[in-house]
Amino acid sequence: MKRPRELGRARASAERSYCPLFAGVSGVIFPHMSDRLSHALLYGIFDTGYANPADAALIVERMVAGGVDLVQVRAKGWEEEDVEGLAGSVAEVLSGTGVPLILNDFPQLVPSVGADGAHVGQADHAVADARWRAGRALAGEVPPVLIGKSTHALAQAEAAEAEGADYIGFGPLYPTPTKAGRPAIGLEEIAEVHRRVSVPIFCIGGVKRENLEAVLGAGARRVVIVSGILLASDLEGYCRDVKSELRRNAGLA
Ligand code: TZP
Ligand code: MG
Repeated sequence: MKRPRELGRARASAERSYCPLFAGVSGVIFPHMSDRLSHALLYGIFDTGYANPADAALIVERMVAGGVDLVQVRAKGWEEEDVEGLAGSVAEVLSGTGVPLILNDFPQLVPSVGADGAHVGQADHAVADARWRAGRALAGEVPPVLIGKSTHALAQAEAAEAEGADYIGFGPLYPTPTKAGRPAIGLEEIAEVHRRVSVPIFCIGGVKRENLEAVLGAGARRVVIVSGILLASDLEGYCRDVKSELRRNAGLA
C-alpha cells in the first residue's frame, strides 16, 4: 500500500520559506521544522515490536493528543515496502497536526512517505548520506529534512553534532528490551552532554513516567519513550503526564 506524497506536512510549510542559499549546508534546517524541533520535549515512537501495525493510526492519534512533539516509525526487520506502507498511514494521521514524522532508517523513503526526516544509528548511513537520500527526489536541492542520530557516549554525541545531525538520541540510560544487548550508560553523563552539545538531545532508553524525575534531575530536558507509552493502559494520559512534567522542568508550566 504505497501512498506517494510530494512533501511532508512540515516540509510543505517549510518549503514556503525555502532559501536556496542555505541548501546543502549540513545542519541548517528551515524555520518551521527548526522551531518544532527546538521546542520538542517528548519524542514518541511507534515501534512494531510493541504495537500492532493495524492500530498505528489510533495509537499515533492518541500520542499526539497526549502532547507528543515528534513521532518516529520504527519497524526493525521489516522490508522497505512494508515500512513505506506503515509510515504512509502514520503520515496521514499526522497530516495537519504539525508534528514531524521521522523514519527509523530508510531515509530514501522520506519523499514518498511524506515524512519529515530520518533517524540513523551508529552503524547506519552517515548523516550527510542520509540527508542526501532523504532529499534526492528534489533534484538539485537539499530539502528541509531532519536527520537524527543515536549516540551512546559523549564522544559519539559530539561527533554526531560535528557530522551535522539536527538532533541526537543519548542512551540507553537504563537497560531496555527495546534495544536488547546495548549496555546502559546511566545518568552520569547527561549533564556533561548538555554542556558539550548544542543540538537538541533526547535522552532515551528505559525512560518511564516513574523514573522521569531522576532523568530530569540528572540534567535531561527532552526524552524519547517507547515501551512506556506503547504499553500504557491509558496511552494518551501517560503522554500527557510526561509532557506536563517535561514542560514544568523546562520552566514552561
Ligand atoms: N535507542 C537507544 S535505547 C532505545 C533506542 C531505540 C530504546 C528505547 O526504548 P524504551 O522502550 O523507551 O526503553
Ligand atoms: Mg538504525
